[in-house]
Amino acid sequence: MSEQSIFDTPNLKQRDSAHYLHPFTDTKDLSTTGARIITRGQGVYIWDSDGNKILDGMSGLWCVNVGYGRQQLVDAATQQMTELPYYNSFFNTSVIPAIELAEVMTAITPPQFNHFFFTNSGSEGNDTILRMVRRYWDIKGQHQKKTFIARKNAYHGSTVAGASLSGMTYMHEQGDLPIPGIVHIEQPYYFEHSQGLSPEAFGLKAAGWLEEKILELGADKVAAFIGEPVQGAGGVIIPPPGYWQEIERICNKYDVLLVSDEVITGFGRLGKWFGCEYFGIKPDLMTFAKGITSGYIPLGGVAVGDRVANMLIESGGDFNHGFTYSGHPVACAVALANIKLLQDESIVERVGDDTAPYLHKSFMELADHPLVGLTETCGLMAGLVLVKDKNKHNLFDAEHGVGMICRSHCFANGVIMRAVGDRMIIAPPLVITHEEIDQLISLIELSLDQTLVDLKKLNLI
Ligand code: PXG
Repeated sequence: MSEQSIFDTPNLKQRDSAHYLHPFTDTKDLSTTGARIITRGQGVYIWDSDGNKILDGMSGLWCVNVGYGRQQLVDAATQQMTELPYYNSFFNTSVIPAIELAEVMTAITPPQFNHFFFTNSGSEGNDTILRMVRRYWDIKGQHQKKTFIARKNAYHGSTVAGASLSGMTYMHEQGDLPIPGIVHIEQPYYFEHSQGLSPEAFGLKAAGWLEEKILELGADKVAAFIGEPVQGAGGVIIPPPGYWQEIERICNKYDVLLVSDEVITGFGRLGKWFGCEYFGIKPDLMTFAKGITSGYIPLGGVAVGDRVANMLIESGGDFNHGFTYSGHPVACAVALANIKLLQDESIVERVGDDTAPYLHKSFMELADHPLVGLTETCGLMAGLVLVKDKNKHNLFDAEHGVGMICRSHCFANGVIMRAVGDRMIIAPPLVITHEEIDQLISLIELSLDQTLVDLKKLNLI
């Protein structure tokens, strides 16, 4: 699998830990092991500085939807950089790629979305939503209606608002978060919280936690509910049937805006352009990022539904919010080329009709493995839970880091699979073929076998 390497890996590792602070990383720990340095990508594969070819089961970080090495995206960036590398959209100016992208987004998003605000990232998208929604209710004269309800184990970004909306306690512990006006309800995780209920009954129960929270706070205080259609960073938590419909019903009943954070599920991940279409709900706002450029260049933003957009526009007055790079012409040009690729190659339709059902069939076969207690997929997102006792679904103690053992084997075997606790997850590029899915599954199977051997040696099983 290894190709001749032209890189001096020890030197790169040493320089990496000398000056580069990595996100979400124990720097001290990393400096002892050294980072794995990725140098190139093509299709669904990446290569490290030692020349190892690795199947990227995570699309980078849930973003390289059209795969690596797409010349059309490179050409779009080059052409736009040559023509006009930068101009802003402040002070009544605009740039053509941003105009065109807002138009294209109007065409590909659900009909209620006719206005778009651009940012550099998903986190900034959610910061924008927090401010925009609070302004919306202010304009309507409902100055008390400011609280956001989000979910535990959700991920909505790492800025102050993004991390506050996120339901990760280990993020809240640093920096005195969440900020006031953000509360969390339990996530709809069937495996952990269902207590013998059917999936449908659990879906209603989990959505009911939103109603309970609204009643506790008072509907006149609750501005919006935000959720990822399928929780990504939390471990591919797929909501039970009926959950999202019930959430929508409750939001409508109490006049609470519904925000769908589509940073991962947008641009085809579930076999529809957006996750809200997959679940059949009509959000008021959507956050997007990642897949809009397939990660080739940073771009995020907010799809603003007519209800909010019309109020902001008709009321007049500035919305005092924006970034130097809002509507960056190069990022927008790359997004346009990326969306064109998704359309020209019918990639989203192929995921829905072909690749996702194929992944489902193959991934579910892993359920027979002695270490696997649960397998589930939704579009091209999939998760399995490592368990001690298959029949009783007994989990390992967190301190044993069983997921990390499995992840290390995956790495060594040339496949990227993430561990969220003992939940192992994948989200491969949308262009993955059947043959590549077969390879992905057999590499995962091999890694599970090796993990089992390790756990037996450690007397953990
Ligand atoms: N919302 C969702 C649903 C996300 O997944 C963001 C917002 C923030 O986007 P930016 O572009 O600001 O990173 C994300 C990002 C992980 C992981 O561990 C996931 C993300 C980011 C970093 C790590 O799976 N998702």
